[in-house]
Amino acid sequence: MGGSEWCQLVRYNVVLTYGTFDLFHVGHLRLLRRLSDLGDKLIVACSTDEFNLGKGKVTAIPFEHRVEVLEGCRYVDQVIPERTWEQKRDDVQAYGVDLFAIGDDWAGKFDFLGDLCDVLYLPRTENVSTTELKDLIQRMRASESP
Ligand code: C2G
Repeated sequence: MGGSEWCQLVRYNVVLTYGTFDLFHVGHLRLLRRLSDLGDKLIVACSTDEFNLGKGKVTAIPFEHRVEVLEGCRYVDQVIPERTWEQKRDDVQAYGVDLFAIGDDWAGKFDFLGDLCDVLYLPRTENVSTTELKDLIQRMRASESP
């Protein structure tokens, strides 16, 4: 049985994931729902606006509002800030995390956490992304302008 199948059979205590969650959409929601089904507690580390600039991302929705949306999501138990690439190991240990999970666009990138917790990459939801939503909104505004 592969790691991915195993990760989805056991029940975890604390699941941790990271992301920007800008313009919250169904791809984000489906991921968080699947993660919450895997464990008793789901912690989401939300990227700060400053950290996103380092990722080359300019967010449409400010950090405080992205945190508020995540805290309002029924699947999320706690939201913490993601300020650096290097904080993951400390977070896993500080919060007693036994599963780190994230979408498979990051496949392999966080295997270094494997000595501390299980690591799982889940398939992304097709045909939806923050970038596509931004483009769609721009096209809609262009078509509305006189
Ligand atoms: N996601 C998804 N399906 C989509 C879009 C996103 O499953 N259609 C998942 C991503 O794979 C990720 C989470 O939703 O697990 C958040 O996506 P982003 O906000 O784009 O996160 P990202 O900018 O990739 O930040 O240190 C890790 C980074 O902070 C991850």
